[in-house]
Amino acid sequence: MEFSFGVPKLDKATGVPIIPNFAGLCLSGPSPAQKSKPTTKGSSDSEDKLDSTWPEKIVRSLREIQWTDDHRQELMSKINSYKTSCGSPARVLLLGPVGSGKSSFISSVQSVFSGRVLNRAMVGSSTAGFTKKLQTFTIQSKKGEGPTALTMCDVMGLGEGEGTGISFNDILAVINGHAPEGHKFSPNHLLHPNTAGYLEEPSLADRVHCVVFVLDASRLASYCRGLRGTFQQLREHISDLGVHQVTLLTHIDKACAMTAWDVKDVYKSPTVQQMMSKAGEMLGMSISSIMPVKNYSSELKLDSSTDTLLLSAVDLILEYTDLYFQDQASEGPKI
Ligand SMILES: Nc1nc2c(ncn2[C@@H]2O[C@H](COP(=O)(O)OP(=O)(O)OP(=O)(O)O)[C@@H](O)[C@H]2O)c(=O)[nH]1
Ligand SMILES: [Mg+2]
Repeated sequence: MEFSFGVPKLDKATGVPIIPNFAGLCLSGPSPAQKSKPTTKGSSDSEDKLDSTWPEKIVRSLREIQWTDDHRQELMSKINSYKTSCGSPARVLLLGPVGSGKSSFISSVQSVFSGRVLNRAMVGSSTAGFTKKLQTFTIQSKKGEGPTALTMCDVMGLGEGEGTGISFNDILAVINGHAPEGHKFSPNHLLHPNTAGYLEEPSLADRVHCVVFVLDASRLASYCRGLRGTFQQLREHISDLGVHQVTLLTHIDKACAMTAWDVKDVYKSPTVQQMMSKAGEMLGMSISSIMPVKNYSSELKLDSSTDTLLLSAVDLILEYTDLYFQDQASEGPKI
């Protein structure tokens, strides 16, 4: 079933105009290392226009990230000391098309806390999807400090064709806590009470408390229309379950030369702003729930600004996770 959602002139939640005529990516041009720093102006006419039409209040209110080591430390401490009201870790599910950077985000966050670049969740390139199993990763804080209260669930990517990728049935089974750790997804064998290890009566701790959609900014324009319908359908069902959603826009370094040069320019980049609007439109989501991030992919060393952007995304995810627990508390125990 495909949902049509005519492009609204204004985002209902923020009052922000959805910028029409998505002009594509600014991938061309010199590599950042070779040439002078790309600027906010001058990449193209459409970018100049966007720069002036983007509402200032949003640029201000969006994320005034402080790119200092102190702030990076503050975010790490905040995440380290985070606790859920149920006592067990926050369980966050990453969902997105194949290759969008779900596993990379998990690895990147773990890298920040480990102090070195790791390939914790298996990252890879395969058109059929690299991740096949449900794998949960509890983010470990620095040596000796034990685990954080954040668990991220990595699953198979969404396919762009009929019968490919993780199924709708299996996504809901994971969110409702029925899927066993290590379950291998197959579009031909849907999760079912007879599936080995199926959790008949999941506890609150087994359920997913926040869903994070992951989109590749450099591929936004080429995602098929069917994916938009899939997201709309997913959002409706996931919202019905009381689970809040956030979106990560990855590969911003690939999509925008200015951000690749210096990640601190992320919110000054008209290209990134335009992509956030496009992602918001695609998902029917307010741009205040969309975070651009740059995952560690080919880097050998951590970078403080990249860390800060990743940690800011985790901070936002935990805020949305808290909403789930607040809703649970106000509704009273269900199980
Ligand atoms: N330049 C860049 N590359 C990235 C970024 N995030 C991920 N990648 C690369 O994109 C490719 C796919 O990343 P994965 O993390 O495996 O993507 P996934 O969503 O887990 O993919 P599946 O498991 O196949 O569904 C890998 O080659 C990553 O190194 C990013 O922010 N920037
Ligand atoms: Mg993966």
